[in-house]
Amino acid sequence: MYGLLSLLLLLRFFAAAVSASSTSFPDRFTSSSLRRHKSQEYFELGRPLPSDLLPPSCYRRVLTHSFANTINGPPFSAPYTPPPPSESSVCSAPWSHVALEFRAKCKGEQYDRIAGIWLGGVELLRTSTAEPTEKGIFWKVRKDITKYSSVLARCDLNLTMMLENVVDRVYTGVYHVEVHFLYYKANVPVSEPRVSSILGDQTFNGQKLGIVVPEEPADLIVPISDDGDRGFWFRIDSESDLPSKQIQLPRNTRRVVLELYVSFHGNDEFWYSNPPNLYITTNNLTTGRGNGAYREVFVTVDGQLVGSEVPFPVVFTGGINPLFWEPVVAIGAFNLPSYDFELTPFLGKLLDKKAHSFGIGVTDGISYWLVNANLHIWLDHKSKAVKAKSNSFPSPAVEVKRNAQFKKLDGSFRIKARRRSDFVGWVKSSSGNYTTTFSQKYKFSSSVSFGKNGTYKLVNQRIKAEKEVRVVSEIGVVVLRIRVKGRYPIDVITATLPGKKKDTYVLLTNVTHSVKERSWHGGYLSRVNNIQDSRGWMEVRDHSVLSGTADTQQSFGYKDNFGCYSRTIGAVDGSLISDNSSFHCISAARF
Ligand SMILES: *[C@@H]1O[C@H](CO)[C@@H](O)[C@H](O)[C@H]1NC(C)=O
Ligand SMILES: *[C@@H]1O[C@H](CO)[C@@H](O)[C@H](O)[C@H]1NC(C)=O
Ligand SMILES: *[C@@H]1O[C@H](CO)[C@@H](O)[C@H](O)[C@H]1NC(C)=O
Ligand SMILES: *[C@@H]1O[C@H](CO)[C@@H](O)[C@H](O)[C@H]1NC(C)=O
Ligand SMILES: *[C@@H]1O[C@H](CO)[C@@H](O)[C@H](O)[C@H]1NC(C)=O
Ligand SMILES: CC(=O)N[C@H]1CO[C@H](CO)[C@@H](O)[C@@H]1O
Repeated sequence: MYGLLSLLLLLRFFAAAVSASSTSFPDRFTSSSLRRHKSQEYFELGRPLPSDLLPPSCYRRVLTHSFANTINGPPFSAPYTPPPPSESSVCSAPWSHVALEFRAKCKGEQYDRIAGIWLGGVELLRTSTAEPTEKGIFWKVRKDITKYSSVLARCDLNLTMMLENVVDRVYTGVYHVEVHFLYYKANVPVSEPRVSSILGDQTFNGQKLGIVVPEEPADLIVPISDDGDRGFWFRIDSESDLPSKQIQLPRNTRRVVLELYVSFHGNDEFWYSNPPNLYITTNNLTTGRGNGAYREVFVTVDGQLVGSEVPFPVVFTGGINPLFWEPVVAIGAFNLPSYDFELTPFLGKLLDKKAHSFGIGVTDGISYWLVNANLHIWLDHKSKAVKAKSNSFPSPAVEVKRNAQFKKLDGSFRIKARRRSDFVGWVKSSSGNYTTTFSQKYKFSSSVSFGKNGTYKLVNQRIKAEKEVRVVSEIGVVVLRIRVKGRYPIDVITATLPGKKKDTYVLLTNVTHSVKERSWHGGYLSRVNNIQDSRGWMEVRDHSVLSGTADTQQSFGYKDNFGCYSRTIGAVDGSLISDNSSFHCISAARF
C-alpha cells in the first residue's frame, strides 16, 4: 500500500497526466475483494429508543425473506395480523408503543441496495443495505412506529418489502431479512419530540426519566403511493414526472399531516455534487450526473404547492468511498429521514366531499428518485363534519441564484436558494375553533468546484431549515407550538490520481457530514448533534476497490429536558478502534 504522503506527491506530479475519463465524480463502488478477517456487525449511530430500556410485552416476527435476484420482480408480501386480544393481555391493543426491528445479514460481493417496508401501502421504514464481505456482515435497525398504530391494529393488510437486488456470478450477496414488531404495553419512559403532556419522573437504572404521553397517533393513514407491483414507491425520472393520487378526506377531519419518504439514486445519487449540463457538454464528458447541484422535493394539492424540502444528502454504503462506511454507516443510511408537512391549514379546501389530487415532484430531478407519502388523518369523533376555512395565500416563490464559471475542466459553480412559506387556516370541530399556521423557511447554498484539470473536486453544501406549526384558540391562546430548526452541512473532496497497475486509478476522498437540530414541542426541547468525519483513499479498478485506507470519526449527542445520550466512535480500515457512550450530560457532545 502507498503511504499518504507519497500519494500527495503523486497528486502533484501526475495530476496533469490523468485523462478526461477520470474527471472526479463521486461514484458507487464495492470493496468485497478486500480481506476482512471476521464476520462483523454494522450499525448507524443514533439514540437508543426510549422503549429499548424496557423489555417488550410482546415480540413478533412479521416478515422473513431472502432477497436474491429480485430485480424487475414484485415485492415480497406477507399477510399481517395484529396480536389478537385473546393471545395474551400484554400483547393486544391498545399498546403504548410499537417498535420495528429490521435485521439483515449478507455474505459475498454486493452493492448497497435501497429497500422500503410498507403496511397496506403505508411506508414504515426506508432503509439501505450495507455492502457485504466474504466473511459476512449483519446489522439491525430499530425504529419507533407507534405513530402508525391505526394501520398496525388492522388485520386485513399485507406487510410488503421491496429490495431490488441483482445476484449473478459476480454479485453473489443475498440479503437475508427478518422484520420483528415489538409491542409495549407499559407506559414507556419516553422522551420523544411527539409529546403532549409530561406526567412526572421515573428512575430507570439510576437514570432519571420523564414519563410523557405521546401525542395520539392519527385515526387513519392513507398512502399516497403507487399500486405496489414494483413496491409502493413512485419512481421519478425527470422534473416533468409528477405522480399523484386522488384522495377524499372524511368530512370530520380535524387535522392532517403529510409524511414524505424520499431517496435518490442513479444519476442523482450524488445530486449535491452534480455540475451544470453546460460543463458536461462543453467538455464532451460522458457522465449523466448533471443538472446542477440543487434539488427540492415538493408536495402539491390540486397543483398548488403546499410544502417542499431540500432532502438530507444520505450517502449509501457504496458511495464516495465504501471503506468509510464499515462498520459504521453514514448518517441516515439505515433509517432514512421522512419529512412532515402540516396540511391542516388546507382543510378548508379539502373537506368538500370531493377527491383531491396529492402530488409529489422533484425540482431539477434526473433519474431516479423513489418517493411516496403517508397522509396522517385525525378525526373529530364527536361530529360528522367539521367547518374549516383556508386563508388564500400566494404560491410561495423560490429564489434561486446560480453562478457558473469554468474554463475547460476547471471551474466553480455556486447556487444560493431560499424559500419561505406560511399557510393559515381554521378548523371548527366539537372541541372548538382553532387556527393552524404552518411556516417553513430554508436557506440553501452550494459550491461545487473542479481543479487540477478536473481531477480535484470540492463540494460544500449548507442547508439551514426551520419549520413551525402553531395552533391558536379562538381567544388567541397558543395551544400547541412545534418548531424544528436544523443545519445540515456536507463537504466532499475527491481527487483522482493515475494508478500504478493497469486500468487502475487512485481516489483520495474526504467527507464531513452533520446534523444539528433543535426541536421544541411546547416547553419541551430536544437537541441532536451528529458529526461524521471520514478521510482516506482507495485504489480502484472499474468499480472495485483493490486497496485503501479509511478513518471515520463520529460523535453523536442527544439532549432533552430529561437527560442526555452521547456516543463517540472511531473506525479505521473496517475495525472499530474506539467506542464510548454515556447517558451522562457532562460528557454529552458539544451543542
Ligand atoms: C487536461 O485533461 C485533458 C483531457 O484529458 C487533456 O487533453 C489535457 O492535456 C490536460 N491538460 C493538461 C494541462 O494537462
Ligand atoms: C396480499 O398479498 C397476496 C400475495 O401477494 C395477495 O394475493 C393478496 O391479494 C394481498 N392482500 C392484500 C389485502 O393486499
Ligand atoms: C468536443 O467535441 C467537439 C466535436 O467533436 C469538438 O469540436 C470539441 O473540440 C470537443 N471539446 C473538447 C473540450 O474536447
Ligand atoms: C373561527 O375562528 C376564526 C379566527 O378567529 C374566525 O375568523 C372564524 O369566523 C371562526 N369560525 C367560526 C365558524 O366561528
Ligand atoms: C483530506 O483531509 C486530510 C486531513 O485534513 C488532508 O490532509 C488531505 O489533504 C485531504 N485530502 C484531500 C484530497 O484534500
Ligand atoms: C474517555 C473514554 O472513556 N475513553 C475510552 C474510549 O474507548 C476506548 C476503547 O474503546 C478506551 O480505551 C478509552 O479509555
